[in-house]
Amino acid sequence: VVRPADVVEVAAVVTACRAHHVAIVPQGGNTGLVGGSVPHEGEVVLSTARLALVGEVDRAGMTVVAGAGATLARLQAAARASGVAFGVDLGARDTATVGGMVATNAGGLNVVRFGAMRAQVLGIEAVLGDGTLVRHLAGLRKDNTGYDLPGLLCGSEGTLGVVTAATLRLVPSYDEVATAMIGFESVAAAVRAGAALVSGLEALNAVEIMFDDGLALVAAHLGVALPPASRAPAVLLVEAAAAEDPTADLADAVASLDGCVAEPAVARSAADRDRLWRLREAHPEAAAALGVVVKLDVTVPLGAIPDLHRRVRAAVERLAPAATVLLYGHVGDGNTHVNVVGPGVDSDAIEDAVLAIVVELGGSISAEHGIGVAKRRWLPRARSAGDIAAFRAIKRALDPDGIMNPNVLLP
Ligand code: 2HG
Ligand code: ZN
Repeated sequence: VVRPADVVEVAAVVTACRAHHVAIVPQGGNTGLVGGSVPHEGEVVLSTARLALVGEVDRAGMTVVAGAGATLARLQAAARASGVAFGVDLGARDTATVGGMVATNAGGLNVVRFGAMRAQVLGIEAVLGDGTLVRHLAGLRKDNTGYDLPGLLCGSEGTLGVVTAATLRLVPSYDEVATAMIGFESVAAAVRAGAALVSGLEALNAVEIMFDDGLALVAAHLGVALPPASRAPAVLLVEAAAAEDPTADLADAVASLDGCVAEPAVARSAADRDRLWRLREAHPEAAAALGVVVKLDVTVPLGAIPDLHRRVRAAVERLAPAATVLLYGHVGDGNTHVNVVGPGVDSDAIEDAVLAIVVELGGSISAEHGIGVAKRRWLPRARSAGDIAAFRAIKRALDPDGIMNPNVLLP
């Protein structure tokens, strides 16, 4: 493991590894879910832990420069201390780091409002696989001066170079927050409601979907009681945030939704809000407590979500009848997390069945977690031969010896 302290040391590591034909796996918080930051074949791990500087917030330009090793929580705290906010939030905020979030184009809870990482990165500094330093950190809102390196390196999963810093867009801090949990009679009703909120509620920050079986498991795992609103076949967690209290707007929007089965649970305090969010954010850990989880992270067009869920549950029932299926996710983005765990689970068989359904429904086999090692064999089903040839040409140009994270992304 090498722990460079600055970009010059990163470049020295890459140059040395290139000279000795040694591969590199960049690693930040190691919170990824597709194995992208895990060494598999004796590669050098390049830890970004010491590249953790968060610069001064530029209030006029609404930007901040953050080092690759800065955690999301530290970035959020720096923004908050200056009266603004960062547009991406994830459950792994205390551990996930900026470099990894850029490299995986991380999404999370507020994509519906602010977009994923790619929408936040205005400038980037990185060392490419041939040792070249690229640095363009001015962070101007308008800057049409050539190829978009932030766009290219976002989602490149460490295969082109090591991201060392980024200039990130900041957003206004919407301090007044209203949060509600709403139960629906069916998946279809919940998805329709999610779509209505996306188009109709201006202050919408997040709209997450969960189900009765998953919530019961989470409640047992955490040892907490569930609010009555969550005892429904499908449940939305909705959050609105604005400069002025959005409670009335949220209540009006919720009142116009069809298919609600009970009074919504409305957070009256910060503690209430944390309790509601904990029920959502603890889904992955509740699944992990049951064993090794097969994880899929897919998008389909919003209208196809009920079909996806029905077919996924049926496929798992057929392949591993004793397994537990947890479905949850960012419904406003069409993004479902599929977690399958328990006896008789053959990960390849489950993955093949679920991803085949996703492709048939016109979806994506990776919504926000990336391809990594775990989904690599599926890339040719998801992207055309032309796309993959272009990926390879870019890879060859920027990493001519193929030393950058060679086990991920490209088949
Ligand atoms: C989430 O939304 C994360 O909770 C993790 O993307 C999803 O663990 C998962 O499958
Ligand atoms: Zn997610």
